[in-house]
Amino acid sequence: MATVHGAPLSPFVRKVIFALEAKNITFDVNPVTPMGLPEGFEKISPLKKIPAFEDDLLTIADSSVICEYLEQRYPENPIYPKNMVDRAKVRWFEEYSDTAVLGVCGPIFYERIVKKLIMQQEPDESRVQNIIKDELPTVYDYLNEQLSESGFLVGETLTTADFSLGSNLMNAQYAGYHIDAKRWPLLAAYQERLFATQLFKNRLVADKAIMS
Ligand SMILES: N[C@@H](CCC(=O)N[C@@H](CS)C(=O)NCC(=O)O)C(=O)O
Repeated sequence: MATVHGAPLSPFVRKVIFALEAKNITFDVNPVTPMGLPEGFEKISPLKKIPAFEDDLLTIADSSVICEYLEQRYPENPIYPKNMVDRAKVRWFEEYSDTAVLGVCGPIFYERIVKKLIMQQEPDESRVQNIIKDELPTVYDYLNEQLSESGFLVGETLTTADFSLGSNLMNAQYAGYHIDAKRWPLLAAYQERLFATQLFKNRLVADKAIMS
């Protein structure tokens, strides 16, 4: 059976879980965190990052690499568009979410959830407030400009771009940051559509159990 190594609350790990679930692939999760990696983890993830993935054919790290592999090995229930232009757009939004969106949602989640859950520490609330005021608006402005009133990031079906962006939005929401629908109406409506899909609904429930 396939194994995902990495704690499911990581947005990168969750992206891979979404890909596996979208394709109805059976898998196990080995919920290791970067703070408590088992000895020898670099053998399966040389950069010592999560996720890593193992199946009967290969052992590989990096969420985007893993998703591409899954798409090629299991082409049914596609998670990328066939069209060359749309596929490039998906890869761009996936990259933007993995970097810029993570850059604002990640620290909010780290301060308010990870520190408490794993490190039993208090959040640095001034860091959170600075990010919300100074850094997050540029990223959310851009996303709001790119979205339309229906469908998902690229087209009418879920892709890895939605898995990545949605994972980061989920973590921000878990950390008590809610999108201002007056300022970013298309982003707020997109999140609502996304979180109403069965794939996201299942994960929202599963994550709640982990955090309780
Ligand atoms: N490009 C990698 C990034 C993975 C990543 O940064 N994971 C974080 C957890 S959310 C991690 O393992 N951080 C530990 C570190 O950077 O040492 C991917 O897409 O899988």
